[in-house]
Amino acid sequence: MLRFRTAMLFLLGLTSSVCAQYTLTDFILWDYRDTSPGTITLPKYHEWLGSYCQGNPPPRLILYITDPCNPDPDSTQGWLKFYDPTAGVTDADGNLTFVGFLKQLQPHVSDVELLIDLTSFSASVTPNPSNSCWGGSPSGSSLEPAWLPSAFSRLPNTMGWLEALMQNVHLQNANPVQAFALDPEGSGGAPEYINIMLWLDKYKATTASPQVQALDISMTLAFEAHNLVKNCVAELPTPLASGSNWPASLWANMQANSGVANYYAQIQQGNGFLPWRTTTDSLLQRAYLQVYSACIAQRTPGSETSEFWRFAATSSDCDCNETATYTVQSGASVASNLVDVMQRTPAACGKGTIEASVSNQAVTLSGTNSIMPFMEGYTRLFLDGSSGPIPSSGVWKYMASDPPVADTAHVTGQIESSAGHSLPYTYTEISIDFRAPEMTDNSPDRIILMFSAEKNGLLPFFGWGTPSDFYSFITNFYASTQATTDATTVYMGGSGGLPVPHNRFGLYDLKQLCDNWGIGQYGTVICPGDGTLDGIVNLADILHAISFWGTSEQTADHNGDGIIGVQDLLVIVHSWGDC
Ligand SMILES: [Ca+2]
Ligand SMILES: [Ca+2]
Repeated sequence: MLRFRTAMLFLLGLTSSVCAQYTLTDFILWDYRDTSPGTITLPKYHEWLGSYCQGNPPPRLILYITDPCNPDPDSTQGWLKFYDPTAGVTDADGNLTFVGFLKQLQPHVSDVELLIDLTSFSASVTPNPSNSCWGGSPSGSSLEPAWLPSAFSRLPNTMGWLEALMQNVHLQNANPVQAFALDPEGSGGAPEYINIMLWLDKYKATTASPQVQALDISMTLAFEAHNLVKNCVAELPTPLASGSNWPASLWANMQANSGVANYYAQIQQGNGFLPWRTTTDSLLQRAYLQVYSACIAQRTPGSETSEFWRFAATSSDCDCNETATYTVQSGASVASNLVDVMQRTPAACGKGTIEASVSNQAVTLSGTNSIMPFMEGYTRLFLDGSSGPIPSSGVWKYMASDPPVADTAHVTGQIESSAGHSLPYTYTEISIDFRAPEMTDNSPDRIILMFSAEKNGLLPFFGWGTPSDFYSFITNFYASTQATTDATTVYMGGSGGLPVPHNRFGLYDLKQLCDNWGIGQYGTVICPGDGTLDGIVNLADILHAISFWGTSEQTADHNGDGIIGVQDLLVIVHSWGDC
């Protein structure tokens, strides 16, 4: 008989010993399950996840779905069997199904998003489209897949699976799924993201069952996509809204990209509106912005640039290459830096020096070993020193190729000083502008700032520190983002400055925080006698204990007396079978 194991003990000590203001259960949590935890099966893994969530319920869980209609490449994980949307709460062998998992999770977690990415419905499965796991409707060919990016051509299949799942009889009034999330990474950039969103928008309006129609649509995007995010979390006009126009920048984006021509034609036919739309709902009800503290090792002028998030980096580490290991910075300092970046206040030290020369109201910035990632017309740059700053205001836009191909940038902007300075500089490491006109007063409630508990290379992720470090950062960041004056706010809607909502912070992801913050053993079903940690107590565990006979191997010491002996074999025999 299936059951969730009682809550693990691993968090109890943690929550009582850290910052009283926050605990892990305050944060929206991702579980990408990108690494298969050992030999554990999907049912066993989800038993563990259910147990974790029962003891430490997140306000929202974003849960990655692995190719539900694919038997799986080596037929060992039983994806199709586990994810069968028409299944009961257990399969024919008595193992937990995804349906059963959701039903058991619902009393503890009331908001689950199902996350789909490029690998979630692989095109390599034959027949393609393969609808064999739910009965075949809607099919991959029935819903204009040509309007989708090729990488997401099987989104119709996904919706078929989702429809069947949401209508599963076992989940009626016991279903925690509130949203359908997409990670569009790799689908071709902003125009294709719009394609996916509009396809889903039309699907919901014209085809979806009431159960799917009720789901929120969400997407996770890099922070640099802030302009797209602003558009897609704002309410859109409808034909009923007199005097409104389709948001100007989204309109411009559609006109400029042939990839969205199908929808552009629809808008033209609809006199500027999408004909299926009858509400002002935003295209995305939830948008996750990956505020990852990425910091590439060193930028070479002319080479492809990447994220320059250095709000969590050592303040003097201008080239992100200073130390062998990342030194955790204070929460207050990290928060202050991020607020600066979101207010477009230059905060990151520049590498090398910059000289400004002025001629005919045009400025040329010449750098020596510099990094000048001018982006989207929002970059601000200060020259440090007694004769700086140049400029102190205005928008400094890079006029040539982006990223710069040389350490010389021709820029336009307000000129406040003469030429001839060769000085260190400070700049906005990533230009961000969460301001009107696209932002509405409701937009901030749809934006979730997502931080990372990873611990990777020299990158200043929060996984390098402790949960307390992260909570301290959030405490400071939240406190600093309640200002609502135009000058100090980070979000601004139609009525002016908007505070950052208190419950719009997410953490990526469960495996990372378990690994890096020492919380339990990710994905491992712990049961007495299971020395091999695979959720089953059998001969392998006997052999495991014998192989450590007489030692103090922790995984084989089932009675906890510090030595492997007969008593441990007795525990194994006593616990024989499934956990
Ligand atoms: Ca075992
Ligand atoms: Ca023992």
